[in-house]
Amino acid sequence: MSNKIIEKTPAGAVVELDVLIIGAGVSGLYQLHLMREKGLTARICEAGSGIGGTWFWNRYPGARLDSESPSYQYLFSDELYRNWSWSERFATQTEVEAWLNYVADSLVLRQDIDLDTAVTSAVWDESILRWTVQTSRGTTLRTRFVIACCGMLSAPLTDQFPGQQLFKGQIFHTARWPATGADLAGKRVGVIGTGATGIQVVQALAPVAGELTVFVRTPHYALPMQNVRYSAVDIEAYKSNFRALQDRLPISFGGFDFAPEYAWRDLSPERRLEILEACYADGSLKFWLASFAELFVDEEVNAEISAFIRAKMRARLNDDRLSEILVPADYGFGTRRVPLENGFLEAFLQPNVHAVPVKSNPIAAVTPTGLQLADGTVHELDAIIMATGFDAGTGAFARIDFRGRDGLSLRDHWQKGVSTAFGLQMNGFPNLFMTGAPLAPSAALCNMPICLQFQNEWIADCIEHVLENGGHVIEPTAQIEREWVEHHDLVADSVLMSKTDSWYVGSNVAGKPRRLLAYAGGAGAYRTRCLEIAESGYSGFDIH
Ligand code: NA7
Repeated sequence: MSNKIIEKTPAGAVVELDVLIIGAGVSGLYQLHLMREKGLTARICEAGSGIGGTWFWNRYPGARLDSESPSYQYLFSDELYRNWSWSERFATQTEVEAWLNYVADSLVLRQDIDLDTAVTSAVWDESILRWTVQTSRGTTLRTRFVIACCGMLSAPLTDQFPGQQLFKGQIFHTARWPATGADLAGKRVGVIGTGATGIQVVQALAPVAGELTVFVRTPHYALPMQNVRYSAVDIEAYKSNFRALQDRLPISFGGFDFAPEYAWRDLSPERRLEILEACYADGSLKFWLASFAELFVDEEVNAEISAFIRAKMRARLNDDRLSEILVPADYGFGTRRVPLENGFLEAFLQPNVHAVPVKSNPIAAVTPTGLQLADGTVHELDAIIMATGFDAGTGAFARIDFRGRDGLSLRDHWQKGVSTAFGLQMNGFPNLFMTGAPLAPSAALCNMPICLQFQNEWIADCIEHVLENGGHVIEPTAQIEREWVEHHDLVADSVLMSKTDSWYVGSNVAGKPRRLLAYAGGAGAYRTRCLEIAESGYSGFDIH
């Protein structure tokens, strides 16, 4: 991976720009490329000391894709696609981070990226029709447009327990893993959380830690990943599929190269089972996203598919006590993010791995030497790993002090109720665009590069339209934003995931107003609607 030193914007400098992009992850990198292609002056501010966004920060042991590498891709350039070869069906964090560095080098992006530069505030100045942006390095940027590509899972929930600062051992949040790594060999390690992250950490550390104690509040349904290392023949085969991916992925439901082919109600119980078994054996997210679409909306179908997975999990554990702790019982399959795993359940059959249920006996505090539960039990630990998740969707945006027209605070605005127009803009915040923001598929329910690419292309075309038509400012009307929120809620009400507690609805953060974060109508349908708006000359958006 190339890590050339590029001179940063000097502290104290005031930089004039057409476009400021926040974040050098999958989204921001592409946006910088697009802005340059449109002939605009653009720069990225990135809080991290390297590029990659999620793939820079989440370097915890075991981190890897749950999307298949060949479809976790940019689709705009045949050359970019072909000149990179994935080594595995589900790539590791290291490989994805290397790929994003390859993208930055191939598109010659680095000289317009300020690393170690967090945006702290952005204030709209109506008198000059510009945003004034302050950064953690003391730079000021004056820009016509801000495109916030700060990620839907990039505000980690770090300070969660009283006493954390007093812990004498090592304490980590998975999304702030040290670049130098952590030596956990032979140590007493505690893991809090069993979401997609906790699962990957546990299966990676079970062979390494001396004792691994996993604190389980809500177990997740787990699907076994069938990973393979690619041979030269495999690589050629997946690359030859690129044109088909370009055609299919953008119009698909979730940006993946599979779709449900059958309706549950049309089939005999035997045929249903055959299809479930075949999707399960595929070892990918296909079981969740492309076995039967009814599992998202029909409680009876969901109950049967949930029972199928529970039986698989119980059979693997073959242990009543562990099944009680690790097999979900009180919510339906697929109504929370379904992680893929690779030996997660079997890890608990090792003598050094322990499952501690903490739903009815919650973690009360971190003590100087371990974790204390509500009943007073203390677990002595050398290291604590917090796989406790994120303030998803809204968190990364709200941590920046955005002030729109008349000083309107984004943070306060969303505290009353999370609202956007198509997850792209908000009334009251002229010339502010977002990707991965609430109420678009890219807030959660998508193979991220596919949905983010579309949003970035829409934004780039929109800015070009405004400027070519002599405009200075674009902002959605309050009415179109309201209409989108109403439509979003209508779709959300029809899916079971809006009824289950998880980060998908914001219930993992105390006080966060509940609303399904991602648009559940599908990436293809969302794309069609956004393109209609563009073709109509951005009706519902005020341009002046
Ligand atoms: P998640 O999916 O939000 O998981 C966080 C886990 O941490 C989950 O099991 C939580 O239990 C647990 N948690 C959080 N706070 C506590 C406390 N106080 N006590 C015990 N357990 C706690 O985050 P991930 O990082 O795993 O995944 C986020 C997304 O990143 C993932 O879906 C992928 O798309 C990538 P809970 O379920 O709230 O009971």
